[in-house]
Amino acid sequence: MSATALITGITGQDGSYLAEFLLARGYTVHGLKRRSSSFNTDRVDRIDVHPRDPDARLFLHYGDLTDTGSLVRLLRRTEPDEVYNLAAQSHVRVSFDTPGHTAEVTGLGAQRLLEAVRVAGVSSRIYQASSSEMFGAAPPPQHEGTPFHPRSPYGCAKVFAYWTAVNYREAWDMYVSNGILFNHESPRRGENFVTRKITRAVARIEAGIQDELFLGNLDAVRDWGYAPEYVAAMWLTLQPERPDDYVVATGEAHTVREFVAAAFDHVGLDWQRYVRVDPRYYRPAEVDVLIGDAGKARRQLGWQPKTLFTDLVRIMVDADRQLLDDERCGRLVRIDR
Ligand code: NAP
Ligand code: G4F
Repeated sequence: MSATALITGITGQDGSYLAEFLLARGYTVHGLKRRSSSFNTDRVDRIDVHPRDPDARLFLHYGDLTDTGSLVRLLRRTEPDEVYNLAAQSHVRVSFDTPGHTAEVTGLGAQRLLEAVRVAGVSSRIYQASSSEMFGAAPPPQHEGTPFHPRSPYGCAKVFAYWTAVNYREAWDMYVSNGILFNHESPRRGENFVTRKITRAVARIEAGIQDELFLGNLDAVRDWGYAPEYVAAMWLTLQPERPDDYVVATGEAHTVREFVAAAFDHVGLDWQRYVRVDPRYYRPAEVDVLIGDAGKARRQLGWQPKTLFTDLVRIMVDADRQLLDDERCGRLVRIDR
């Protein structure tokens, strides 16, 4: 019997990589997708074998983290061995504009899912996608014992979800683990996160179809890793006999300015000719420095990052150049290749 996983947020960056990772390990994968007015399954379409196909092991289901009934029904129907809660309103700047919605989905959504697992009576191991944003203003390097000091509605919602996960573990003896992941990026990163915004702009500026790039705070420091390696850490988090919480990070830190410079440099352009600062992209409260200490994940899970800053920038810029080339030639467009 192959193992079964349920992924909320399967249509996002991490969900799509995690689905591929689990399918490659023989899992049957169910994914929760929400209804949207335009197609939102681009990232998983390449692996979305039609459910009528006898070999299909990936199944998408409509549902929503704001709708408890949809969660309970799906859990009863699929009886997953592992549940990965990746769904969230995940954009920090947007969370200042939609704090209520962010709390509903990113915070209470996690609680609804945990309660749904409990009342559905399934014995799933549960992964909660916690975030380095929870550390916020706490000085680096941040690790599992660092006190949280969130700086955004998103960070606050993730802190609620984190402690709710711990509480379900302690109160109901459920297998619930938090992965506290630092920023991780890829060619599938949403276009309005800073790394992808930069690499997409670099490709367009090089091609002569964009002449400026407007950004906010260039001094922020982030610990950027490569998303496909971070979904492996998610799976590893659910394999030990006992649940626990783990920081996942590279330990290497760079400013947004350094990311910009490296991305333009990769195509032989001087970033200072194209980049402008627009205060509209500043945040009401900023997280200045995130640098993770992933020593516990290395020791206990055997997880280590392989792709570091310079390679990450190169991978993302080259993927956006290829994507643009494909679009302009009318070739079948994939968000990465
Ligand atoms: P993402 O690309 O923004 O994906 C978020 C997913 O959540 C999408 O599939 C989205 O659906 C879904 N979603 C949003 N609202 C929902 C709702 N009400 N009900 C059901 N699904 C909903 O995020 P990501 O980068 O893959 O991150 C995955 C998780 O890890 C998130 O919880 C994020 O907060 C957390 N995290 C990310 C990072 C990072 O650096 N990437 C670091 C730490 C933690 P649509 O596709 O329809 O929008
Ligand atoms: O790419 P960002 O929007 O990512 P941020 O805020 O660090 O959040 C991401 O990582 C978290 C983990 O720490 C996740 F939990 C969260 O879901 C998300 O995936 O911004 C990175 C930095 C910030 O300091 C921001 O102020 O870049 C700065 N920045 C400068 N100009 C910009 C821009 N960010 C965006 N999105 N757009 C800009 O134009």
